[in-house]
Amino acid sequence: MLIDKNAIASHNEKLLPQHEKGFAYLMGMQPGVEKVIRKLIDFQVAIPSWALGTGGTRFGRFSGGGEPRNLEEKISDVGLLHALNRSSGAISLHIPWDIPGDAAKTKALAAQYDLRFDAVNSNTFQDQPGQKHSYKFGSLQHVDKATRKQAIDHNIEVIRHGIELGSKSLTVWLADGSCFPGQLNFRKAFQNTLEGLQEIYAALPPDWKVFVEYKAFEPNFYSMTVGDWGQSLLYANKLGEKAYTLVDLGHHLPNANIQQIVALLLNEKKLGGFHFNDSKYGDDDLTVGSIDPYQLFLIFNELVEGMDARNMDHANDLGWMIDASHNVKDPLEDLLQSVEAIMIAYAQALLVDTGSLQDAQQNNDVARAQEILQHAYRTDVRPIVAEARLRSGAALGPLQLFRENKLRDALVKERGERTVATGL
Ligand SMILES: [Mn+2]
Repeated sequence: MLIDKNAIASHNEKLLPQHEKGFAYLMGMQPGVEKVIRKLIDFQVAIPSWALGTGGTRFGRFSGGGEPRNLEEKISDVGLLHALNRSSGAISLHIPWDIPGDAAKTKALAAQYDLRFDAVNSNTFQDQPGQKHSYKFGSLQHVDKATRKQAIDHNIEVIRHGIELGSKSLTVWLADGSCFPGQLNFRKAFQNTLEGLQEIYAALPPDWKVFVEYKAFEPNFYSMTVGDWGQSLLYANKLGEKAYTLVDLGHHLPNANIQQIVALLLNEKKLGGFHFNDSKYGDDDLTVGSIDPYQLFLIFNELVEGMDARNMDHANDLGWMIDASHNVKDPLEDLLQSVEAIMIAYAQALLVDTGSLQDAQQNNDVARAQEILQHAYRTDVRPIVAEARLRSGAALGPLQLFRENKLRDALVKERGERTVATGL
């Protein structure tokens, strides 16, 4: 659905007086705001094609109306998000949930919405209809060579789809592991997985990256063959310079210091990308920043500090994506909230007085170090984020506009009350 440019203009006109007051106050209080705005305008967060429908758990799924019924409608939904916030300019496809029938047409459609294709994702955690070998006991780790080969071939096919769409990276998340002690020989499982990844790596075009995503538990509950950042880094180091670790915020054991993981991976030149979400207990896949926005800020603080130390381009040198599921919220509203939370945390991290922080660290001034970080975190940067949107032609209040203009009702009218999107 294309949103009328006039709708955004009249929405902004209405909110402008209030916005200008808040923005002028911040400009008076905080140095360096212009620089932050320029970085925010460049920063784009990819939307996964599987997060546009209502998600569920193994206990059930309560679908809403107007969900996208095919890839074209998913692209249209991401296009709508991008028109509202101008910060969602990429879509990430999961194969085989979203196989483009005609790649050139799909690419042209995405271009109409000013979208590019982010990482393509393989799926060897489910059996597909007609599939010869089952992944019940793993894919790349499997004891049977033919099953491993099937998983390798699938990943190479995903790369082929990605090439046609102009994507530049493959994300491999493996559900491989074991549920019970004794089920698996850990060394053999690792070795099989490494050899499979090596074959996939060999099929990467020269300008591509492969991201090895790890996860602490689920669907396997005794061991995961890519269970933590250490294991992922082992694979990435053994594979070569096009291989990186991907950090999904929900894929850690409780209380893990994700910000430290991020800092060290960046330092090793092995951090490839991010999957944003939030969680209370495990891989809850909740809206980004909904449970622990301070942790999100601390992660961004390490990202900004680490990327600047290596002169990296914030917007393009790492892959930024949301990986969440929406069980009780409208998926599009949830995604608007997630992107907003990411932009807020990024803006706050950009405001950290790094010179003073380094000085405090050098002098072991622990209290001052905390004050410096929390000063940035407690600054209400929402007017800065809104100003960046305003300047890039987006809505001052994307969620407000989505509701006021009854955009979900329009989608229900177009697609129907009972539609179920493929995905989580
Ligand atoms: Mn993920």
